[in-house]
Amino acid sequence: MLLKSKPDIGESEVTDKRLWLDRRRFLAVGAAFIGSGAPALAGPLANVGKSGWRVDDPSTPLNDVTHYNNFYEFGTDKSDPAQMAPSFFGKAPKPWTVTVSGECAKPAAVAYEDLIRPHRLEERIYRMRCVEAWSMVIPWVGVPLGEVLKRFEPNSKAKYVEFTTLVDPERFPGQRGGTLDWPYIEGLRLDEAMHPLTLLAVGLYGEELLPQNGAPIRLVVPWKYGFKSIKSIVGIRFTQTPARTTWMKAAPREYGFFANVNPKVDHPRWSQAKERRIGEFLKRETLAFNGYADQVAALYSGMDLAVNF
Ligand SMILES: Nc1nc2c(c(=O)[nH]1)N[C@H]1C(S)=C(S)[C@@H](COP(=O)(O)O)O[C@H]1N2
Ligand SMILES: [Mo]
Repeated sequence: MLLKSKPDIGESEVTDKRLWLDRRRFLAVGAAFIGSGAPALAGPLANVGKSGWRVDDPSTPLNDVTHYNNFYEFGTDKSDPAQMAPSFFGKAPKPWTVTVSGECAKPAAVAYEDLIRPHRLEERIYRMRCVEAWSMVIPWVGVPLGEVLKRFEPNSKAKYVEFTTLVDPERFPGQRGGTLDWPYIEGLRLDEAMHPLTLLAVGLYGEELLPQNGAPIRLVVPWKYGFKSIKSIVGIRFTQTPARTTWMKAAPREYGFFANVNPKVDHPRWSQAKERRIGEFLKRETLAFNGYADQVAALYSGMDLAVNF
């Protein structure tokens, strides 16, 4: 994600940086990891079940998943989150409370443990694609968002769900400046939020999430561009109208509410037809709904997806 008001780093620069990293890695024969060393994970998760949701493509190496991130609360470079998060956010950002409010019968502020514990953790290997035209395959651990939301009993006026990231400029150095309008906000239509593919993730590669990936709890919506997958969530609100999301506020012509992966509708600055899988050399064709069309295309039947982008 990049803002118009920021110095423009085109797709080519992102690509060049990757090639440069790959070359460095190639030169560093024998060294297990590049950058800030071996990824230190936050702690293993117990009782993680398997699930049928797993793509065949090989998973992106852990070091890339934890060192090539977009998390503007820590800065705008892909390397900022891994570099800044350990000192500012701490290794395990808990205790943590999520406040669920709005159009529901049982609003509540719930500790992270109480939000997650009633559910069975499962591993799901999902394709993830950023609007900047890079992609990864990530073995997430989490619980289906819909099952969590049901406990708060959304009422008949609940048509959308809004998600909010923590505001804490002491722990998020990026929030001391005005790169984005804080807090980071995202939204889904209620049926998208209840869809079985939509995951509330608490870990990856079998371990708790590191801060750079959105600890302790984040959204994962694999058929939408990466920016919908909001990190470090403290607020969930059932609403009658769609949220004005962070990226819509920042650049309304570039980022729509739906943000479904769509190779036929280009972003003004990045073609969406192809993507570079992190760690691979040749580009891949981008798939409609990021490969999840069989599961989710029906949610949008009758809608013009060039208008509702
Ligand atoms: N709070 C918050 N959530 C965020 C972002 C962010 O800047 N702040 N960046 C988004 C973008 S643009 C992407 S591509 C994904 C990246 O997730 P990852 O770093 O775990 O791969 O997080 C999304 N969630
Ligand atoms: Mo992104």
